[in-house]
Amino acid sequence: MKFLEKLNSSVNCNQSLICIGLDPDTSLIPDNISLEDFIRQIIEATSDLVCAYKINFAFFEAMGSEGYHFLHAARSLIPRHIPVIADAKRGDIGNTSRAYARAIFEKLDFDAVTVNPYMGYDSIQPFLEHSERGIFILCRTSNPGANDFQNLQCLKDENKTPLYLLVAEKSRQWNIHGNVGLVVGATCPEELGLIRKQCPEMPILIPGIGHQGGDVRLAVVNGTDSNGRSAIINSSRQIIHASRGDDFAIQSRQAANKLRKEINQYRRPF
Ligand code: NUP
Repeated sequence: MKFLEKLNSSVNCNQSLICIGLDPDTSLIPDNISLEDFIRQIIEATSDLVCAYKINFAFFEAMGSEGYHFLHAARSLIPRHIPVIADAKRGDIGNTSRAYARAIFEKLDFDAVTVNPYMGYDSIQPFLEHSERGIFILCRTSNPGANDFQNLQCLKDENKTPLYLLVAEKSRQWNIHGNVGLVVGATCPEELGLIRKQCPEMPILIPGIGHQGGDVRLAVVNGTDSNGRSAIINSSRQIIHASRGDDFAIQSRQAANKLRKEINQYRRPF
């Protein structure tokens, strides 16, 4: 099944736009539990409440050689009908990007990946060729430093346009297989609205709520399409580390349920 079909099916089935970010901080996990069990219990407690999971490679790579084992285990623990996004922010010369794409899609079997557009089309193209997988291009990120480059005004056809809108425009042009999405932070709702206007149907992965302070209502109102869909709203720490105690799984379910309800309350009718 293609990524977008899988995503739409889990959005419908779970009535949810939430993506839970599996970004485990081992110092916040109860002592008596292994990382694999922690991840298993979080997934078991939340898999009927999400439209996707996102695994950020950094937290696994930081564990050294064991990390790859846990990354593989985490991906395998997610039920097959729920799409899983590899948050790896890849992008390199074509030959290297081809190897990255093989690793993420063929060896690790992720449904989608985040990529960095800074090196241009040939760095993204090897991912796009995997037409059944989703490719999320960083467009306007949630961090304060996003302003350093992404909001710079660039001259195009004698008009000034912010760089992030040029990225959105190029991403549309590159979307020949219908598998491209964008990453836009919930911390910049105005930009999110402009990007949604430019790309009315593209899926947008929206991180930045919770600890980063993004506004949930504006993420939904400005980020969803005209049918109240196509926004994948990520929350990581706020959900998986809702409690440091033995009740972490129950608390993660409660946090996910609360967020799901809040998001659905702001969605257009569907
Ligand atoms: O612009 C981005 N902002 C962002 O936070 C792009 C991302 N991929 N992320 C990721 O989303 C970040 O690396 C982390 O994995 C997650 C947000 O985590 P949290 O702030 O909800 O804990």
